[in-house]
Amino acid sequence: MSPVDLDHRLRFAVDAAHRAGELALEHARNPEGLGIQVKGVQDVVTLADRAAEQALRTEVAAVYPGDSMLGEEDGLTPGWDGAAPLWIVDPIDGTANYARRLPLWCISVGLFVDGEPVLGVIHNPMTNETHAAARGRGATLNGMPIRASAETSPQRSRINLGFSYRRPQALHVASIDRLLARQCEYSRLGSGALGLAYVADGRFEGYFEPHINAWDVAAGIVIVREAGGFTNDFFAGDARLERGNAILAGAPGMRGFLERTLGDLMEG
Ligand code: LIP
Repeated sequence: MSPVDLDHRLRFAVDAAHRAGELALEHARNPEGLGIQVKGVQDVVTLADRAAEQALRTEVAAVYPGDSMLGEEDGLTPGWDGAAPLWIVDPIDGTANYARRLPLWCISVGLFVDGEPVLGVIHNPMTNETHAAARGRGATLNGMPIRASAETSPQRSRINLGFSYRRPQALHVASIDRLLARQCEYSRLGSGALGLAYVADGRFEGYFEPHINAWDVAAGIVIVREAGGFTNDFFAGDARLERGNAILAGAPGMRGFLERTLGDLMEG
């Protein structure tokens, strides 16, 4: 496959995420028309999710007709051969927050090439913040360079946690208990993508979730790594694109603490 023009694709991804964000904001102006549906326990989808993903699919097909897409709502492009560049998108990450008119949601657009994520954009239209990165090019927030936190002390750290009922709640309770037992603070924002974006720009020292989907983290993994943070090898092993995995990410100086404290809660 010819080398992927990451600079061109990064510009495309930022623009496409902004347009999808405008579409989601337009839908939010008519709360009664969101068409909220329940997908599972504490898991919802709205007409805005579906419309935003369809818009992203249409734009990718027009500009990169040889690419494929894995999206939260409409799944994997049929016949993807594993070789073509794969856009991995969550059209609205933090849908429960979006449906409740809370400002913690975003458009997450990642690009997966040769078995790894190489580009990521996370755009929050409510705060007008766009985190972006491409492999080897560093990470930015609204165009300005960002770095993960330099903190090394759990007692001065805050870890963002995610949870879904795809895993036993005992894992979530244990992660909270273990962090508090070490005087380490925690938050739960309800958006895995924003959780990773805030590790990349130093607002949090870590992000952990026992199970999360590829579309929630593909963009954020690139942004964290390019900002000098660490992540687990989320995509190692077979079928992680469809099955998902645990995610553990954080500031470089907190890696040992986080792996010792939470590592055994990352089911295989
Ligand atoms: C959400 C994730 C979050 C997880 C939620 C939900 P969605 O994605 O970003 O980390 O804890 O259960 O999966 O469904 O809002 O796109």
